[in-house]
Amino acid sequence: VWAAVAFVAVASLATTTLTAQTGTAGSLRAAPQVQAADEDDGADCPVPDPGGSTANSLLPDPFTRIDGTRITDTSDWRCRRAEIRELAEGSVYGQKPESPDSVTGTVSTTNITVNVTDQGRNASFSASVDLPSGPGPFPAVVVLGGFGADTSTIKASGAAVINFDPYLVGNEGTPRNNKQGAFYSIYGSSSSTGLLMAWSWGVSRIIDVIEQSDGSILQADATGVTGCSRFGKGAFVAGAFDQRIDLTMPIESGTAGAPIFRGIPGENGSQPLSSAYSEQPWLGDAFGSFTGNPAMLPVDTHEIVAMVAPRGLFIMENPHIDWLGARSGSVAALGGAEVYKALGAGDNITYWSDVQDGNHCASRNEWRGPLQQHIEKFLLGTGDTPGAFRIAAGKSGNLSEWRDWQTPSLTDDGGTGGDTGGDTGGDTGGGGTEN
Ligand code: MCU
Repeated sequence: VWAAVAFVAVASLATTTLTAQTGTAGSLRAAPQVQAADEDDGADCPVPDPGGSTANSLLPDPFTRIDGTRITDTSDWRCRRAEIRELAEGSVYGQKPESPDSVTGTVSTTNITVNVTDQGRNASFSASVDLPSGPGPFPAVVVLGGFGADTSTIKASGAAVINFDPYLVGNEGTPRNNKQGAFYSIYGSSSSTGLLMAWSWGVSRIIDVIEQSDGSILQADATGVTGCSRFGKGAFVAGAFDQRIDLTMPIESGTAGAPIFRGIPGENGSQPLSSAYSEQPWLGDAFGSFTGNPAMLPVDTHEIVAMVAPRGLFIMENPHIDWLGARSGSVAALGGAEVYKALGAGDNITYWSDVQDGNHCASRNEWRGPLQQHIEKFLLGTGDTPGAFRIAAGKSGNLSEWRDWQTPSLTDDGGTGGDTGGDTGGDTGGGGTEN
């Protein structure tokens, strides 16, 4: 009976139970604040053909469905999110394939190995593990690219660091029709999926292996992701496209990361869309037809922010380098925060660009405390610090100039799939910069 119950139970619940039983004394941890069980729990949602999109120089309304109706209940968000996901894959990032036929691998105190088989092909990669002191099992933060993330604070806060080299699954320096790395070994070197989504897929496959492990070293139900610059773009996409990730922390991600695409052409000195599209095949091939006209995009990045909701999101930006488009980044966060608020999770998003050090991917004092608080709140379950908006004075966008929609008061009928976590009616915290 127990085996059957465990089998039909949500996988992460079963894993949590196993972890609790096999963990060393004193290792029991409170559940993270917000938990979604599946990589993509809207996979069953019907998504209508969007048809041809029409130009919209303002941010698309995240609350209006493809069929033109607006969502009214928090439980509606799940399938609206699935629409945004498909639109974003189709126009911006390229497809993230469904769960592969098989993922196997190992978790040790120093290393994670990943073997993936799908569509009759296979590929392997690995990532290194850096454990904090003390008894495990530990939550983990996947660090993309190995720079810019404050790994000592992550470890001091009680989370393990998984060092993942994204180039193993999607290498840079290749033309779009000859992409290389584990993702492209399986899905083809001419796959139209861009590197950011390939990296996101790599993070998901690492989480698959942790989920299958005995849970004695790393907890499967408490994962974060971070990275700086191009790897901030990757961390942002990884968190948006895998709902098992409890905490997403992009740093200085710039164009093709958090900043709204529609804002880039008007933000002085920011990396142009065509530059980000051609510098590396980060974005999907489909984005090529939008670089000159982002108003035609059926989505924008405020909706990628919204895809993370109600899970933890801590966006860090550098206002001192114009190339990074921090003003457009603030608009993405403010716009996405409207979805967090509508879901009653306004306290789960933080945006922070009010920092002194202008060096790209510097280690910053201002972020140390908030980083620890986010790990405690979303990975350890030991804290409840509210989110905040700390926008640098010179790089503060005005959301009201970017939208013609208002945020609905959603009912909460407690239907399935409407787990919005957290508290109700929260705002986005202390900055007072919302519009
Ligand atoms: C902000 O990320 C990128 C940026 O998009 C590029 O134009 C520049 O070459 O590199 C940045 C980066 O990844 O720096 C490490």
